[in-house]
Amino acid sequence: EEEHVWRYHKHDMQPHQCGSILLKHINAPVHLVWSLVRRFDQPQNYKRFIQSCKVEGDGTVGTIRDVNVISGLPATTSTERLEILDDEQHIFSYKILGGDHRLKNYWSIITLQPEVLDSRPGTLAIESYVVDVAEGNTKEETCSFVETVINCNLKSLADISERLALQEDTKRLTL
Ligand code: A8S
Repeated sequence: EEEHVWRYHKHDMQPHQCGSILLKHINAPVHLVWSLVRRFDQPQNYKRFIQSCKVEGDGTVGTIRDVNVISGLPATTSTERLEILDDEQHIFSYKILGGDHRLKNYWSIITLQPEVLDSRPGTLAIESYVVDVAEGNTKEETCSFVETVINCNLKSLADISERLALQEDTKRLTL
């Protein structure tokens, strides 16, 4: 089953594109992490660069969202489409269709796998992406920008999930 999940992260990459795979170990059970990842309509719940999000559609595959990013970034808006939402296998994927920013043909996929961390239920989050190399920039520059954003997102996903996990544990103790 693990191999099955890795298969999703093998992107077809063309010469004018770049991409990679990022991992994050999270000290929280999969169902908590997934509850944040799966909300295509509310990426701002854990993505700190997103200010607001408007959705057209019912949240199923094909749904489109318009996000506004916070000020101070080389971007203002992005239009994105939900590609995969698999509640059983915990696979989430979206594509960037357009917007006022420099990431063309961006495609990303996140998978979550249960793992045991310090003998407690944990999650391995894997996020991979491909994107066109931005005009006037090198592969390295484009990738390092994207990776900075993704690493911030994964860090914040971990922080929030771990806080939720602690709250669940506390509730169980006081009942
Ligand atoms: C994500 C990943 C990325 C988001 C990028 C790479 C973006 O939202 C930001 C700045 C940009 O220049 C492009 O899953 C864009 O959030 C923060 C607006 C798309």
